[in-house]
Amino acid sequence: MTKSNESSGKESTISANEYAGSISDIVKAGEAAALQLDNRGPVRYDANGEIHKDILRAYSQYGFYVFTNLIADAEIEDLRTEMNSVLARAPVGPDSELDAKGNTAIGMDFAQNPFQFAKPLSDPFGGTDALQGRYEVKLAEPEAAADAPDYTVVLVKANPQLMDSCLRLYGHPDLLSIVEAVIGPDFAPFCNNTFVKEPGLGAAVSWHQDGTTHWDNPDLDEDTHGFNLMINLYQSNGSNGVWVVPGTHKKGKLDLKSMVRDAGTERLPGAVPLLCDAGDVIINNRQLVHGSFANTSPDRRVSIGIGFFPYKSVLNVTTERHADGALGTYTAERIRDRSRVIQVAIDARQQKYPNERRFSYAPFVGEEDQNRWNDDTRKNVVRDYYLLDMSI
Ligand SMILES: O=C(O)CCC(=O)C(=O)O
Repeated sequence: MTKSNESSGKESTISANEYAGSISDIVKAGEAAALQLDNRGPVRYDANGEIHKDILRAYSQYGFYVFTNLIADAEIEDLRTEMNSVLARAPVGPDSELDAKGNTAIGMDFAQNPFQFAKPLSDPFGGTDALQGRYEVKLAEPEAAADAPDYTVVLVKANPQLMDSCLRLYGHPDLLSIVEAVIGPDFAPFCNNTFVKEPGLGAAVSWHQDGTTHWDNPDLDEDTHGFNLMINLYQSNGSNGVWVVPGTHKKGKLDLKSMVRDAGTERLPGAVPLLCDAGDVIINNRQLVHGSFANTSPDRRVSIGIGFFPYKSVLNVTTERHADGALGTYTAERIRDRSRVIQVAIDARQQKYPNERRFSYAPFVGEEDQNRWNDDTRKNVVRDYYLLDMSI
């Protein structure tokens, strides 16, 4: 039976179960290939306290690295509890401000609605002009179960203002040491968004490379458009996880449409899934070809994304602003205002974990006292901070 899928206008002719069956061999082969790569393990430091160079070498080679067991179980539990409570209080759909109990949904008093929705198992952006047309190919859209809701949450945006646990995560010393090791001590923030892939509902995020501004820059290198850290609250596997084509972060802007056409399948040759357990953290280069498919599996994935840029990549760049799409310039002052959230996050973390190593964020050394976590910074630094988000 066919059913019209509103998000694409296409006819979907494959049920979720049929789709899951059709990809099972591909999933198994991809998982096996991912585990053959030498780019996973615990975070390691050398004798000088720097991230071990073998990790940086493997990240540079593949464009991603899986840090196992990086976030403690108790912290994952805190994050899950707060995330689940936020999701329970999300609006029921894109045109509603009420949650499932009929109460005003959480986040409706922020300058922008923090929730983004999609039709279950759809690929809402593939083949559209969204986000400067980066999602060039429409992926398969299996038919969701008859009792599926009309909409599923795909993205929870600006997490640190909604959840104190996410603000504290932002100040995690190992995460920030990794960032510093890859792009230098003056690193600048991108955005903080969580991808939610509910079993049998989670939407696809079509193949893409995230960068937009520097592809034609003669100084383009593998780090130019930065990276995302992905903190996973549940397992990520070949069925519910992001897939990447290793090494493509070094190849400039690729023609994804031709890659899929030449392969004769949306399952790009050489692609592998990002495999990890709850508490593992993945660093994923934004220039890497990556995407995720409709989640027809029984496994939930919730991935908190925290992005970073090299300072020199954003300084004085004029482009469409992340929050509202209007043209704007990322001046030194604006970058600094946005970066303050990181310093406040470091303090929020220290208040909760006073015995943990405190990360020293170079742009704010000596200004720690002006950037404490308190009622004033909650209101004046963290609330609606994402209006200053930058994207390149
Ligand atoms: O988590 C996902 O499914 C997609 C993530 C992604 O595309 C991104 O972080 O750019």
